Amino acid sequence: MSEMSGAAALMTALEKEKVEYIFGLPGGANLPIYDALVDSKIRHILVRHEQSAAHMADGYARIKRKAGVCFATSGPGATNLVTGIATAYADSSPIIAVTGQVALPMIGKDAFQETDIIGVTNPCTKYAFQPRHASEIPEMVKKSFYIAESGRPGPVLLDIPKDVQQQVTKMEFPDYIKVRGYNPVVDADLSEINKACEMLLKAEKPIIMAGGGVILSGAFPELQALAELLSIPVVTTFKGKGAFPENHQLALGPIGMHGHAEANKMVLEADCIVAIGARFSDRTVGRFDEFGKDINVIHFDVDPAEIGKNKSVNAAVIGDVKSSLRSLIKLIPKNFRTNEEISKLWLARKRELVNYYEDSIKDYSREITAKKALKKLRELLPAEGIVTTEVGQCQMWASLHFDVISPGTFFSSTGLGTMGFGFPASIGAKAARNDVPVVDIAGDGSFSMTENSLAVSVLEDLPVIVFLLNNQMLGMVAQWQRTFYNRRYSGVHQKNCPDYCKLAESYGAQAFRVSSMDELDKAIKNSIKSDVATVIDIPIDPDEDVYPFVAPGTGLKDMIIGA
Ligand SMILES: Cc1ncc(C[n+]2csc(CCOP(=O)(O)OP(=O)(O)O)c2C)c(N)n1
Repeated sequence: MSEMSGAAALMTALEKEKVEYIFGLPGGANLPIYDALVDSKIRHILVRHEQSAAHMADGYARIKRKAGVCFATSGPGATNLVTGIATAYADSSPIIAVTGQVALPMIGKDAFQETDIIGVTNPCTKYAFQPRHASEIPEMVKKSFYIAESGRPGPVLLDIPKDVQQQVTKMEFPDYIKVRGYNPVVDADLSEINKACEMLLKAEKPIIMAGGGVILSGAFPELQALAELLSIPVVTTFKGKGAFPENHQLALGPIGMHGHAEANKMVLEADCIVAIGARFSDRTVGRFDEFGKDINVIHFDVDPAEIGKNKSVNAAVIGDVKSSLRSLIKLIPKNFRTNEEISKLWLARKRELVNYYEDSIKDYSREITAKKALKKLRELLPAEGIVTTEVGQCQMWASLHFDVISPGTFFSSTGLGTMGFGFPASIGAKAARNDVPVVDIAGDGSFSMTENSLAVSVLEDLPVIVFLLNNQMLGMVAQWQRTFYNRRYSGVHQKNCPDYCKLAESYGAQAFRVSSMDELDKAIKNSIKSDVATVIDIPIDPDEDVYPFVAPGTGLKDMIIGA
């Protein structure tokens, strides 16, 4: 047992958790923590806005599959983190947000920069701690990591009053902890796996719907083994994009509001849907009452609260999806042959639909369109390159036209849809994997929200590529106003846009503005090789829409193919 301050204990406990990076910004209420940072081996990344710190920690977590850490001071520092915390919560990403708080005697007195951040984030954190004595800190840090990373992952808040940071006391660092009342389900019930297996073996036109849970649990090989064993086509939710290689013959790509037409169609034609680590979100399934009606629906998920929440199911396998899938695969009889005729017909149906929609979905004739630009990026980016996106049309074009080949190399703010997420998150991803290129597919509106992270990317030597599909519009909102409000545009023109190349250069980044596919080709090749942050400014038609499209409140069968 050694004597140290609460702040020093925090840093020691984080080191024991093998934290590599802390993304943050100091202030009055976390000065003792920043002082303790001076003696720590952990690398601190100074952000320009706390929202970005939370997104960076989130991006790091999604690629490393280990909690990311961010720091903020009390009051405005802490509230600036909230969007990032809520974003991580919506996408089940483990982050530890450490906020400074006013000293214990000042709490509840409307002290300078006091905010009840635990109250504010209560609905979007898995748990929150506030130590009343410095000696509680080591155990709380250990518990924070355990809660954030186990079961269904998510954000945990650790709000430390300033006097507790300063308090010097004897510290004990536990190697193992147990959290009373918190028992994440891990091992699934074998009888439910048996039931699921029977349904699956009987099905003639089964389909797998893979969600983000497959990525979170790293169940890529198990998913692929199951699909191949029984020749089952795989669709993904948007968060599940990248759970299955999209160049595989069984891959149908994303379903939902902006899913592939053939994927939406085949889900409607299936006689059994196996949802794995997916939560049946409204954006994925359209109308809950229509989706999977009158057919067997099997649900694999780690979170019991997801079972039957949006969709009642015929079999529910609750537990870590990786180990559940392993158990399922073992139950498939060795001599089991899929009815080859049936699976051939089911796969032929896929080819038929792919060909049909290839010709019928409206395309645009400009030299550079979003679709062509993204196909070019796919052609040139190595398979293991990481891609994140902003929110809007840019995000949905990426979902539709950028095929993820190497599992787990694509992510986006899917649950909350947070503009400004992709760029800082890509910097976090680069911190987690600095050996591969990292690209943020951006719209100009989203990029404007966190573009100041260019300073971080350049100065901290975490170079990422911003692939800016620049329509000088809040494009997705404009598309909705075009479609549902008779072209009555309101609040969507991004007037007075900066010159993004000059902006990038002023931060010390490099920049290319391209006006032909040839120039785009060169700019992508150059930025992949480059060791400095790069913005590729790609002007596109402000009227280019995203198709196909399932309007809100309608079902997948009502998919709109083109104008
Ligand atoms: C923080 C935040 N504010 C508002 C929205 C609503 N919204 C969704 S898409 C969008 C437009 C995005 O524009 P841009 O980033 O330029 O991408 P584009 O759609 O043009 O590709 C807006 C405003 C949001 N998702 N997030």
